[in-house]
Amino acid sequence: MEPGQDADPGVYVGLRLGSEHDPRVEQRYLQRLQDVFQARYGRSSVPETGRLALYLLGLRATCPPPDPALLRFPVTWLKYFLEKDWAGSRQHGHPLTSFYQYSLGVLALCVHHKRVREEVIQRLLVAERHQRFGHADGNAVDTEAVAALAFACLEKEQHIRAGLAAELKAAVHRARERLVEAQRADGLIGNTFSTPLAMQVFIATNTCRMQPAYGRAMAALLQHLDAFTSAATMAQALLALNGRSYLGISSMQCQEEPDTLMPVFLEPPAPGPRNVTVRLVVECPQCPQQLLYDSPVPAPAGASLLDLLRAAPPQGSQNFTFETQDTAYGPFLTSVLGMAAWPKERHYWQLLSGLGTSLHTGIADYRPEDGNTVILRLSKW
Ligand code: B12
Repeated sequence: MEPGQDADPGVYVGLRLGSEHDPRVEQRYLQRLQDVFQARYGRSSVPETGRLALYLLGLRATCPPPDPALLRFPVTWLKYFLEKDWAGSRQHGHPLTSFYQYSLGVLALCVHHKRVREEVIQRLLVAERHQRFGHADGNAVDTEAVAALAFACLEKEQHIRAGLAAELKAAVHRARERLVEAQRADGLIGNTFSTPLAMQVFIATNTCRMQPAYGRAMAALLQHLDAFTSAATMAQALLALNGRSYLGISSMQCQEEPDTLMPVFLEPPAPGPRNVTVRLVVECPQCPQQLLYDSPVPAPAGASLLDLLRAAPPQGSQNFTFETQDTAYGPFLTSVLGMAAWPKERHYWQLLSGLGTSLHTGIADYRPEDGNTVILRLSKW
């Protein structure tokens, strides 16, 4: 919600579907979103399917509902993005953005009762049948859940022919089964941050009571609320905690909303008195020199990985440099030692522990302990 940052449509959806409200703040936030999105149409060379989809979901959740003329533009653009997203990388069998964003796009059009071409739906169904939703991190739960929400929405649409509706119903059923299978012994589905999205599927398909997995996931989520520190992940958690789903937006009624939301300002944890030393390794498996950096970094206890990157000493004649991009999930690491990851080639700087496991949080949230190793690896997803 910082004034300097771009307003984020996913955060707005979380605010609108909460049980408590601050109408003035929500109105200002909507205005900022409209300024960002109205200015953007036609400008971006890459499809912004996910953000535009979340913006449209947000517009459906405003009270009073927006003027239909305001929706025409974003709906047309979203349809165009879905085509462009696919055409750009048809030979790879996945959208240019991701199946997560593509599913959000289909879902948003459906929530607005806009027709979605059958081919667009079939692309998602094929991906679901062949289980193509996972990426290099191996965690497919977030995408599986959003695709299932899109299928569940489409299945109920009047313009969908009976045969396709049956296929969609079967896909929702399979996806739900896989989410139940992905539930861990501690109740989380996938990991902490995919659990709220998985719960939305049970909420949207009215299966919370029938599925013990839902109650166990809610209990586990309540145990892990402290982990949700970024606006984007908090917004996702808020929906599940309030028993709401993106799909439920389509039946939202405007009624008196309690003006009871009080802002809280959280202080970042103060650095501890002790010092820790963390080994920082930078790897580029596809480069001639695969190990680009390997050095101990001293920092105060409780320092985040971002603090460590700032404190990392030079190695030889080379200073340690990095770049980030602000997102609603926090700062996204885009470049290390002058090497920018190429999003178009599906490259990214992956964060790993010394054991080689992928971290579940970003650079601002991860706080390594004394003696830990953190690896930054230029990976493909
Ligand atoms: C797709 C995806 C990715 C793709 C994004 C590329 C693309 N073209 O889509 C890739 C593979 C690059 C990716 C990377 C990472 N991801 Co990711 N990602 C997602 C996913 C499934 C969807 C994001 C999305 O499209 N949102 C909708 C769009 C409209 O919003 P957006 O703000 O424009 O999204 C962009 C950025 O936010 C950024 N992004 C993606 N992931 C992350 C993670 C962090 C920490 C940050 C700051 C930014 C970021 O890429 C998005 C697309 O451009 C979410 C799932 C979820 N529940 O949200 C996880 C998710 C956000 N990712 C997560 C994680 C942990 C990571 C990594 C840290 C993994 C790692 N160990 O390296 C890295 C980021 C490292 C870095 N360099 O800073 C966690 C974040 C948890 C948290 N506490 O914040 C999530 C919630 C998954 C999960 N259940 O654990 N991710």
